[in-house]
Amino acid sequence: MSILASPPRNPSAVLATEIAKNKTAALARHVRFIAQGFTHLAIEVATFVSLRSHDGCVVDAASRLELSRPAVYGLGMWRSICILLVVVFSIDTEAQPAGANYDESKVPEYILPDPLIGLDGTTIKTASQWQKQRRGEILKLFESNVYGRSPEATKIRFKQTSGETKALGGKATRREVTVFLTGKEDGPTMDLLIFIPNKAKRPVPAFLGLNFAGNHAVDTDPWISLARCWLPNNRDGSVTNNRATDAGRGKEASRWQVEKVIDRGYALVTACYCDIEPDHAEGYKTSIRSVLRPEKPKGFNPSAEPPKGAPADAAPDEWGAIGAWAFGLSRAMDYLEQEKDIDEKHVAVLGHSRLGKTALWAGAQDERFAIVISNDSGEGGAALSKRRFGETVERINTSFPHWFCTNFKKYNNNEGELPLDQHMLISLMAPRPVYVASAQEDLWADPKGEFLSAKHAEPVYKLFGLEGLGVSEMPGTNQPVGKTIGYHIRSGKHDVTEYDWEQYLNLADRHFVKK
Ligand code: GTR
Repeated sequence: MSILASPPRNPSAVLATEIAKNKTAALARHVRFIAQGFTHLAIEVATFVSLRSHDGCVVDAASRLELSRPAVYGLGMWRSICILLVVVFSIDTEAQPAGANYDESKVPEYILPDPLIGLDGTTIKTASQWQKQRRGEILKLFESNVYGRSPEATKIRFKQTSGETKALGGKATRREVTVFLTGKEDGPTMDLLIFIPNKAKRPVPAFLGLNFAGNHAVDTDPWISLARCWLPNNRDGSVTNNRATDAGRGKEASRWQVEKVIDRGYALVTACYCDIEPDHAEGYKTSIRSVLRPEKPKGFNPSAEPPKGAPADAAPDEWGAIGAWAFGLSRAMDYLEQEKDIDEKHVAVLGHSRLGKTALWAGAQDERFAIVISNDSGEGGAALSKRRFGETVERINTSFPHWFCTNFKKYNNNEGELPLDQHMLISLMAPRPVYVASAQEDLWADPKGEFLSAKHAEPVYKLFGLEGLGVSEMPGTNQPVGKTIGYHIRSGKHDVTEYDWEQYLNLADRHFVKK
């Protein structure tokens, strides 16, 4: 098949159940809306009466309404019940951003470009043709249209800043290492936090991923240094004046499962993504993107209208924040190649959500990553853009103008024109194992679109004699599938959980022959 048509609408039982689920969800939304309307009205009435009781006119209000004192108390109680009802009805169990399409029957017809047809029309039939011709073409398509071109790799320097051989109750060695991203001590830095299992025979395989809230948030260990970078303020007190506080210690521990990873014999390496670039539209001004710029295309003239989220003279295919974060992951890998206790040939890169997009882009560009894992990465990550289900290209470019290159904005509401889709990003991992994970309540990230990306990358894995996903239908909840391409849809929300980690560790156990 030279062109991959959109998947059939109805025949699959999985799809039918999904549509039914969407309809039920829509009905539930309407009921909730009407109920909210009624309860708000009831509150207005009750508040009118009981508020008067608060300004000393209880008797007056009660007598005017010919109500007895118990009746006034009753109204107060009724008001409280109403407030409770509003709270209950306001809890949106799906918690999906409004205004997006969550209805499978409204997914437009779309055509996916075939990863196995070269730009010159040749059909790619062998692994070597893939490696020599097609892989590079697809990588370029993503550079030009989605994530932008990154600068050449720098030569890093690094310095260990702390070490403890008896961390995690003696189970692990903990190290902190500052990486000088441009090799200069007065240039941008990234602080790595490393846990290495003490029991396993070294060098050990490792998981590497960027974190959202600082290294100190990954585990409750009080000796981990607080993140030094800009962080978004948080009302819970974990970040004030854009600086990390002790209140954030261990805040993301459930997402990292440090002890579990160590017990299974793997090292865990992480850094805060805001070290590399603060995650806001002006972040490029203080990030690595302010000091490292990819070469300008020949004859390039900056556009009259400065791009959003990028330097004013940025080329339309110059890297965005995701490119910068992925660059950071590659520099972390440069360090791991020099870390004697870690087996650099067995490093899995992983990330959640925007950092899942980042892990995929890092894995696509840098083949040193032996396994690539995308956790709930959604739009611009594992999900097919052309489905326009949940978050869309326009929505992501509007909310996060700094994530992608300027050219990606050409596809706002225009996904049909994209000369690629995210199944081609997954295919860039071949023949390395790749894992795509979704969550059932995370419709914003389009679980089905994530599954289909994994599925449509399979022909490339087949070139290498690998089975790939090995199933044709989306599996049920909590039923992991796949061989070299893994996939699961977990119950629950947009998050990284112990369940997700269990699958990633199993995948690594299957593919990494531990020494
Ligand atoms: C959302 C964004 C998603 C996803 C997520 C996250 O707001 O729309 O694409 O990346 O953030 O990173 O948590």
